[in-house]
Amino acid sequence: MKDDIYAQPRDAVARFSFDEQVAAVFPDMIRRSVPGYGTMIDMIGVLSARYARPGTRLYDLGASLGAATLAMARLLPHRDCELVAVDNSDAMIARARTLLQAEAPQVPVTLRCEDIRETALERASVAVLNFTLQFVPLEDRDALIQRIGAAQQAGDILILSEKIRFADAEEDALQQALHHAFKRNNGYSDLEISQKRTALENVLVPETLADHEARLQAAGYTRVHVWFRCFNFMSLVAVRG
Ligand code: GEK
Repeated sequence: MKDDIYAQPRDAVARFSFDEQVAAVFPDMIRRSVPGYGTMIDMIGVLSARYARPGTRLYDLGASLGAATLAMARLLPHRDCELVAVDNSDAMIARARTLLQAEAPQVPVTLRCEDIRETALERASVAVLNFTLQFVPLEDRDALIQRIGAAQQAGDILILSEKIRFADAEEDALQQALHHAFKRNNGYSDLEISQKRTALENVLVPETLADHEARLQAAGYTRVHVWFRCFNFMSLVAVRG
């Protein structure tokens, strides 16, 4: 289904939320809004296949419809692993359940409608935050990354994808303009782009790459590698020391 949620002018633009209306158009919305989304999903499968350890769990935190979960399930070399997809939106989890049943993966997948700040984490050889941390309140981000790190052992990974901001104002403006051009090129009007930006204000709060690196290092991730970047969107793999 096509995302036309912000196509008509609104008197007041409400705070963005992951409700039924968003869940119904989510694949189209994220593909047309996040440069490289499809590539990142596929490569999360490739990365997780390399780092998953037998008998462990792979967590997709803020899973939405479970695209990253299914990408990991397709390439996972160990049948005794378990995938856990967590999201606190009922609408997303309900639709993820339907998609999961249709795909019937070879490894067990558990769906949890829970807050990722509280969900239980253990033996997590792979943890994925694919465009989710940016929606967690700033003051809770350190504790969440620490908790993920505490559920991992040396050599385990956290894949973190985020929209980022740039410390240099000129570069920040350029990267934002390029992202808007990307959205326009994908059929979004200037009105849609601007109403969506209003809805996301103080909901999606981006940080700099340096902020993410510092937080990860403080949580015990000794190696942090950016493996994808396009404009103000990036994904990194952080390896637990
Ligand atoms: C993908 N990873 O397709 N607890 C649980 N879920 C949360 C929380 C929270 N505290 N905060 C936000 N979410 C997906 C895309 S979308 C990114 C992730 C985007 C969930 C929220 O309900 C939504 O489903 C998801 O995080 C963010 O690979 O829309 O830009």
